[in-house]
Amino acid sequence: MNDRFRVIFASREIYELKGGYRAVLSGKLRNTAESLPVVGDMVVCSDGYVIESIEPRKTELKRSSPSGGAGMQVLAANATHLLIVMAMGAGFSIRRLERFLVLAASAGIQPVVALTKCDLVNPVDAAVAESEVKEAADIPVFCTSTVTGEGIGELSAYFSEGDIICLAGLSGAGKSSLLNAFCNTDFETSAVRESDGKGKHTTTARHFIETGKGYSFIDTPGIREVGIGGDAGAVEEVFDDIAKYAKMCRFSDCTHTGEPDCAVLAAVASGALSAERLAGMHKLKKESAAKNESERKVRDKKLSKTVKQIKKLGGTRH
Ligand SMILES: Nc1nc2c(ncn2[C@@H]2O[C@H](COP(=O)(O)OP(=O)(O)OP(=O)(O)O)[C@@H](O)[C@H]2O)c(=O)[nH]1
Ligand SMILES: [Mg+2]
Ligand SMILES: [Zn+2]
Repeated sequence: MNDRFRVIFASREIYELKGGYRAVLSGKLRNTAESLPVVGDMVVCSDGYVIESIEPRKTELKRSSPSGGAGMQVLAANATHLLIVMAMGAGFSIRRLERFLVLAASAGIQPVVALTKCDLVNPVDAAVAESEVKEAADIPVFCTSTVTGEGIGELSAYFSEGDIICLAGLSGAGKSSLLNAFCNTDFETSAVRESDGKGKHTTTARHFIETGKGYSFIDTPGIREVGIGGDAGAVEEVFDDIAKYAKMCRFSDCTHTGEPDCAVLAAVASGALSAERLAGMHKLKKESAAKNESERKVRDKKLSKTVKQIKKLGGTRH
């Protein structure tokens, strides 16, 4: 008998499944799977809780492998939303937000922003932070405080039945605190360093949590390095305002770095577009192109290895 289960926790050896079961991978899956199960996956198990296969993922949230190289690390499967959690005040960065937006665009996941700890800043600073986020992306933004309760109801009302919301942000941003406020749970949180607001990496693994309201969350450890993949289209999508100006550049392959009649640089000069935003896009495009190139090299290497193997097999048949 085979049954389907949701993976709620994944370690290298043991997978926890919804319903309180623990499972291991079948030898066949371990040897053949391109990607091992991750939190959020639906898996098919045989008797004795052996995972035989992973159901096709609706979405795959991936970041560039922290160890470098061409690989991508799958953070979560089947998420419908990426809840980007950013604390107001120290460490607030629109450039980091843009990186998260690229990950979401690349995965086809709806991004939502929670600006946390609004009790710690004055209302004017909170409004400025909110407008900066709105300028960077036309997406829902919620100012929240788990101390005063501000924004918690509005944010949870935004989600609906069936949604799977993956939390992401720096350590100390307030991800687990938000989750506790939503679900009345008691996940561990801990104070950030006062000098620079840095967190202590309190959450150390990804977990799938059901709210009892029909939608679920995936809590994640804080990530500092948000490496993007080689998906140039996702970068374009996040910077679609710049793409609009780019259509009016004299050269269709304008790089917006100094060509004559560049509409993008003209927009920067007139103040319609911020120079930092353009620089942010250039940086992400470069990173994405480099990633694309290293992915292509790995593919070519694999292909030539396969070709060699086939030739060798052909040669031994005579
Ligand atoms: N004043 C205030 N403090 C908050 C708020 N949200 C979180 N904090 C505090 O910020 C600190 C870090 O919060 P966590 O929820 O542990 O942060 P996290 O994003 O889960 O961090 P990691 O698990 O390390 O990735 C804790 O001391 C929280 O009490 C808020 O809205 N207002
Ligand atoms: Mg946490
Ligand atoms: Zn241009």
